[in-house]
Amino acid sequence: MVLQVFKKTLFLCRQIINNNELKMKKVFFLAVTLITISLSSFGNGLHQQQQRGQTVGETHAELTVSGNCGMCKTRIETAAKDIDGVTLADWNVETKKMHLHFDASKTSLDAIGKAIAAVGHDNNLHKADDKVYDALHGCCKYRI
Ligand SMILES: [Cu+2]
Repeated sequence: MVLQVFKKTLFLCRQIINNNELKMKKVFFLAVTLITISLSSFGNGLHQQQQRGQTVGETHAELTVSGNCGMCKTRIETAAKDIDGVTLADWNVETKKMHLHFDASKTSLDAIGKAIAAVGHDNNLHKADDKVYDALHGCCKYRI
């Protein structure tokens, strides 16, 4: 009698354990499915971006632009971003390097260099007119 109760309890315990294992398997399966879905959509996103980049024909380029401060940074980047086709313009005050993304069917690196020189900043493609340079704010005078 005692043994039978013991056996029955053991049986019930096993069932509960089995049931839990089943639940764990379901949770695990769900987690794997979710991870797979999110990974594949992430991959798709990257792929779509690459395709978009190819169809638009976005060009990445660099210019070296003279300047001193945050005011210069705003002036230089605004001059570039105002050009139709420029999607990214980031000038580094320390390295004087400007990273550019643009649509080569709408503009060119030369045109961007010209526009930056037109607001007073010498670069490796174009030099600013003395008149424009002289009108720059005192802290922006980089020709010393
Ligand atoms: Cu400045």
